[in-house]
Order: sequence, then C-alpha cells, then structure tokens
Amino acid sequence: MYPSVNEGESQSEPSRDVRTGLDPGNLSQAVCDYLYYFQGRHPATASRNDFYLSTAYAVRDRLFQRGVQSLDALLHRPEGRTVAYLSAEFLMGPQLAANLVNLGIYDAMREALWRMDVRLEDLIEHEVEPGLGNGGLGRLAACYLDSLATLEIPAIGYGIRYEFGIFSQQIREGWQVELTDKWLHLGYPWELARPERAVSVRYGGYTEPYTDEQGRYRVRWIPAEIVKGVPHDTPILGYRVKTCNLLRLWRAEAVHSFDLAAFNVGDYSRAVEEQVTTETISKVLYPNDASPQGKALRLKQQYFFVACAIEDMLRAHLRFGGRPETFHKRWAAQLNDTHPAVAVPELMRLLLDDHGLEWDDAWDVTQKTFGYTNHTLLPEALETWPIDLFGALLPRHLEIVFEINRRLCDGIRRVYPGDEDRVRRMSLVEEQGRRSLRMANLACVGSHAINGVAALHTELLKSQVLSDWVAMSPERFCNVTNGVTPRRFVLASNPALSRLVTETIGDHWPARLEALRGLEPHAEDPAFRKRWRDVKRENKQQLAAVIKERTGISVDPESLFDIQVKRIHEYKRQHLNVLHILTLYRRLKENPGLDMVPRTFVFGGKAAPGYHVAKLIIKLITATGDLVNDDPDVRGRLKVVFFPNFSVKAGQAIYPAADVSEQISTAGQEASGTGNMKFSLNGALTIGTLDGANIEIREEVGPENFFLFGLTADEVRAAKASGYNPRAVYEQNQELRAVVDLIGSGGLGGDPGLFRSVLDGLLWHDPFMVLADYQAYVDCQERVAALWRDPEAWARMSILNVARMGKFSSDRSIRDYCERVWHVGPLGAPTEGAP
Ligand code: 4GP
Repeated sequence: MYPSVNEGESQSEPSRDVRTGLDPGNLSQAVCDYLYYFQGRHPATASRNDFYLSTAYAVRDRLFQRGVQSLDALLHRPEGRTVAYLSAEFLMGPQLAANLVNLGIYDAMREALWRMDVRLEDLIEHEVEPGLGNGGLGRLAACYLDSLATLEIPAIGYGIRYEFGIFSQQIREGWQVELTDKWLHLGYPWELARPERAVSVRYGGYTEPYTDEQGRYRVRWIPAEIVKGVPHDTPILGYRVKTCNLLRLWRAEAVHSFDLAAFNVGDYSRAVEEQVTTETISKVLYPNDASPQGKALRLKQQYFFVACAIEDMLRAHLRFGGRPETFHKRWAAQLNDTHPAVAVPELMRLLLDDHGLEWDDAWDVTQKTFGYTNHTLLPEALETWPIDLFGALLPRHLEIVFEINRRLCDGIRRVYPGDEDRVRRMSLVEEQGRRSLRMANLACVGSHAINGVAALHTELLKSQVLSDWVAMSPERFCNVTNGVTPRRFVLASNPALSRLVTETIGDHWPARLEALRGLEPHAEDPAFRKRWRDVKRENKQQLAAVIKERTGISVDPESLFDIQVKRIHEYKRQHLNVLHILTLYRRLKENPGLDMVPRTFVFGGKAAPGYHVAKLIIKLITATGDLVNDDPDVRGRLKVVFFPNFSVKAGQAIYPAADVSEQISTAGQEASGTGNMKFSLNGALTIGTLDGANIEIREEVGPENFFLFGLTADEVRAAKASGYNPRAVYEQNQELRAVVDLIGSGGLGGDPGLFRSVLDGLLWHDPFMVLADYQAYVDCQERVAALWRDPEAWARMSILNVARMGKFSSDRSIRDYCERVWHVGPLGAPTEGAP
C-alpha cells in the first residue's frame, strides 16, 4: 500500500542514504554508484570526466533533496509574488564548487573523493563552464540568482540555452584568436531538459481584424513560422537554506524535426532543413558588437526567450485560478537591460488578443509587472531595431508598439503642449535615417521602475540619457548599486582567506557580509597581519603556478601583483596601464640601478571579435610583455602577463592573488563594475577613478584606503567642451612623449605602423582622456609603490578594505530590488508597495 499524504512528510521524502547523506562515507558511495550505473565504469578504469560527472550527479541529488519542495512551489503556488529575471545572458561559472559550498559539504566531498584517490581540486579544474554571457551584465544575473535563493525569494531566471557561448580565446603570436566554445561536448550534468513543458513561439506572417461574439473589434495574428522552445532547468540552491530556485533556459527546436516525405523522395538536406534553420535561434551567444547581418537573428533570439518566458509565467498563473488581470500580483519581471524589452508588447498582446482585456487594463498589468535595469551609457549599446525588420518578424507587436507610442506622445503633448522636440526625443520611434524602434524608450514606458546600477550611473542616466523620462515621472527612478556573491567570490575561490576570517569573526559573514566589520580591530594586530600576508602569499604562489602553466612566464610571488581583468575596451583603458608600464621600463633602461618595487602586471579579458582597436590593445599588452620580460636591464623587476581566456573560472583563481586592482575607466563611462568589488573583497587595494561603483567602494573603505586619481565625470565633460587637445598634453609631457614615441617607432614588435590606429586615436581624438589622466595615474602609482615598501601598512589597509566591503554583497542589492522595485519578501510574500 502507498502511504497516504497525511501520514507525515518523512514518508514522502527519500531516506538519507547514498542519495542524500552528507558524510564522506555516503558521498563516496554515491559517487561510486554513479560511476557504476551511469557511466558504466569501475573507479579503477574511470576517467576524470567520469568522476566529474558522477560527483556532479551526487551533488545534484542533494540539491534536489533540499530544494524539491521549493522548486515545486515555485511553479505550482497559487499566490505570492515570484521574481522573473529576464536576461539574454547568464554567466553562471562552474557549478561544482559553488554548489558544494552552498550545501555545506565542500570538505566532506573532498574527503569522500580522497578515499578513492581522487582530488576534488582536479575535478573542479576539469569542469567546463557555460559561458553564456559577454561580461558584467551576465555575471551580475548569475550573482543575483545566488542571492535570490539565499534570501529565499522565489525566482526564476529566464534566458537562452546557447549551444555555443562566448568564444574561447587563444593568444597566438600575441594576437587574440577566437575559437568556438563547446561547453556541452562532455555533457552538462547540472540541467534537466523538460520537453513536456515546451511552448510554441511564432514569427512573421500578418494580422487581420475580426469581430468577436460580443461584437468587439479584435485582431488575430497569422504567423508564418512556428518554433518550439524547450526549457532546460538548472536548480539554484541558496547558501545553507532549503530554497531552490530555477534557471530556466530555452532551446529552439523545430516543430517537425524531420520531413519524411522529402526524405523518401531522396531530398536529404530538405528533410532536415526546418530543423537546421530553427535551431540556429539558440545556436550562439551574440558578441556585443554584432554585425548588421546578424541583427535579424538577434531580434529573433530576444523574442524567442521572452515569448517562452511570458507564456511559461502566464501558464503557471492561470493554472491555479489566477486571472489575466492579476498577473502582476503573481509575477515581478525584471528586464536585464533592453534585450528583453519586447516583453512589453508581448504581454500586451497576450492580454489583449488571447485574453480579451481592454487596453487600459492590459497596460496597467504590464506596467506593474516590469522593471527595467540599464547597464550602460555607451551610445552604441542603446539598442534600436529597424521598423521594417521588426514589423516583418513581429507584425502584431509592431501594431501594439505604435499604439503605445500614440498614447505616449499624446501624454507628452498634454503635459508639454507645443514641445515637439521633446515628443521626438521620447518617441519609441526614431524618425531620422532608417526608421527604427528605440528599445530603451520601450523599456521605460512599459516599466513602473527604472534603475541604474551605481549611484553615479543612476545620476548620469537621470541627468543625461533619460532626463526626459525623469521629468515626466521622477517617482519611477531609483538606484540599485550592484553587488557580488561572497559565496562564490570569497568562500569558494579563496579558501585560505575564508578560513582565517571565519576563525577570527565566526562563520556568519558569507550570508551577512556586514559582519566583516568585525575584522577591523584585528588590522592593528601584528600577528593577525602576518597571517593575512601569509594567505595572500599562498594565493599568489598558486596563481604564479597557473601563469607558468598557461603562458610559460615565470613570475615572482614576492613581487607586487598589479592586475586588470575585464573586457578589453578603450573606455576601460588597458592602454593607460600599458603607458605606465612602459614609463617604468624606460626609467629602468635609463638607470638600471634604480631602486624600483618589483611588479607583476597581469591582464586578462576578451575583445569583441569585430572591435579592431580592442584587439590591437591585446597585441600592445603582449608586445610590452615581450619587450620587458626578458630584458637583462629589467632584472625581473617588471613582468607583464596576458592571461588567456579570462572567464569566471579564471577570475576565481586571479582575484584572491591580487595586491592591486586596476579600476581605471574614464570617469562617467563604467556603469558600475563588479570586478572592483571582487578584488577588494579578496584584499586587493584599488587604484581607480571616480567612476561607477568605485565611488561607493571608496566611501565605504575610506578615502585613505583607496588610491584615487584622474578627472571626474564633470571635469571630463568640461575638458571636452573647452576643446581638449591631447596633442598638447603629449608635447608638454616629456616622459609621456618618450613612451608614445617608443611605441610609434617600432620599439614594440618591430613594426612602427603596427599600433598606429591606437596612437592616432590617442593623439588626435583621445575620447577616453587617456593622455589627460596619464600624469595623475603615474603619480598615483608612485604612491602605491611607496606604500608597498611598508608591508605592515599595506596589510592594515588590505584588512580594512575587506572589513568594509559588506555593502557590496549581492544580497544587499537583492534586498534593495525587493524593497524598491519588486515589493516582495521571503517566500514571495508581498511587501509594502506591492501592486
Ligand atoms: C556592464 C557594465 O559595463 C558594468 O559597468 C556593470 O557593472 C555590469 O554591466 C553589470 O551591471 N554592462 C554590460 C553590457 O555587461 O553588456 O552592457
């Protein structure tokens, strides 16, 4: 007989055994079982991949054992609010170590594997990460999923299961070479495909009006193409809680994958044609500089995951008796930048056409559902779609967008009669040149809350890019400063530091990062400082070994590790860093006996494949390494390393080993930065401008513990307005001139023309004020070197940096979103301000 539901929960839960037990004995038995029954291998003959997969399955069992109830509730809950995080990118990073940490079984698993003569660290190293994002925006989404689960807020991340993620980067002869990323080729054990929950997505065709039974005017969409979206779920367990959320990524499949009729008449390629065309939709992650030819596919991708997500959400809502009019009471949906902005007309379409709501009611639901986060002020990143392209792919959506726009423009005219300039600026349609749809404006009009990702960024959004929107509805704007998860970026990646911190202040800090304040008094304790330095040395030794293995370059762990890892972009100014290195190099050449602090400069990051100057900057860095690394006059005092294929995994090895964190973007350009937080949390001191979250980091750690240099955002603007002349800066600064001339004369790489486009850019335009900030940067680096000569003072400052970084936990960011945007509390309870 089956036990009845009422007979108590214990009977409906599996027993704690090989599938769920947490001690090393259970864990090693579980891994063995998976080796045997899933991989068909005996431990003695199993490969590293067999061990990795079996360990992952054993961990996944334990995720489900903890989380299955909350997972069930997530989609089958009649009430409460769930957060839907809509994002074209999720840069999740490797899963094994992070899941072990969140489950609290890292050490137990290490012991379990040890019993089988396997090192957990080797399996962690073996793991291939899903690179389903370009950079900060995608990694932020992943940190937020971790925090949502940890804070027990029901949430689903919705995105695309790209078959190929961000390219894998090799350095050949100093140049970036892009290779296809095959993250799935050895199997991905963390996800479950759920084909039974597939949804249909429509494209193209035309619309036609009709009159319904009540005599009302309605519109129906007759699509030309239908594609199936199949969800693939990855469980996201919070840190030491039982709440498990979902990352639900959609894969595109053909409705009919095989045309038997075509096959039977011998037309083999036509037999699979539909399948091939359809599957390109989720084939590859777009680099963020994509060419126009790819644009149609990118729009298809955006609509694809948004349509799947909204359908999934609506289906869950209706299944439990929810009505279309109350959709917003069940879901708070966040638009992670404008990529999912087509969700606004999509929800309107479903509510109007499929559920018969009146316009005003549908609009009310839509606006209450969505919030919009902007991640960049770069003009080239503000998305627009040609109207003809949009209309061909989504004819019904275009009609809805036009109607939203008509009402928007009428509203503006009512508030600002006669101000046609304002109407033109705020319109959803750009009329100049090829008519196009402005996605940021669409996201703004459709959202009840709009935010930037750091205080300065939100201020600049409000005063510049979105100032018209602020004037119309200031109450919709707020700031939510980014954060990062301390579980992955400290606990999992810096075990030595974590042990020391836990021994000193207890083990609450990963879930309550403000507790790090407890470290402050220890900054004055010489014995503690020594242990702090020992941890850093150990981390640097480990990184030095990895650098040797990846690049062949030997670096001295006793030297100052000065690190800049992030996307390669002119606004991030890796070339300013290079100018400083060459300045030091020239000083050594002129005076080989100079007493100089030995430094290892590490760079890492990918350049967008079509961004010529960024790729040239990589070559500039590697050429600088070639010049200085083996120069006998340098005597090992300068080393320059380009760490290939920077990724989440690489970052986890790099952040813990940094002494100095380079956050040197032109003020006003970096929306927030999150690498700055990861470095500082691991005890690096920041050299940086007043940009993005640097400003708030400096406020928190104290200006005396931060190396500040450079123009402010206002000064940058003023300098440009008054005719900034980089050539004059070059003429007047002798050291700068010598360094620029060294590059321009073929001193790097032998070909004087090689870096011409970089140098011409600097000397004639310099839009990112590299030359303007050069002297301030070099001077600031002198202060860094001076402090390095006092290891006690350095360690004190490093401890204070960590102690005061509590604000930058992504848990705090999520609490801010809950309070300011979503109005939702633990377990989905609506909070004050909920619609
Ligand atoms: C990035 C911003 O450049 C970075 O400053 C910010 O920290 C991050 O988003 C998260 O908010 N933007 C992107 C992008 O990654 O693709 O626009």
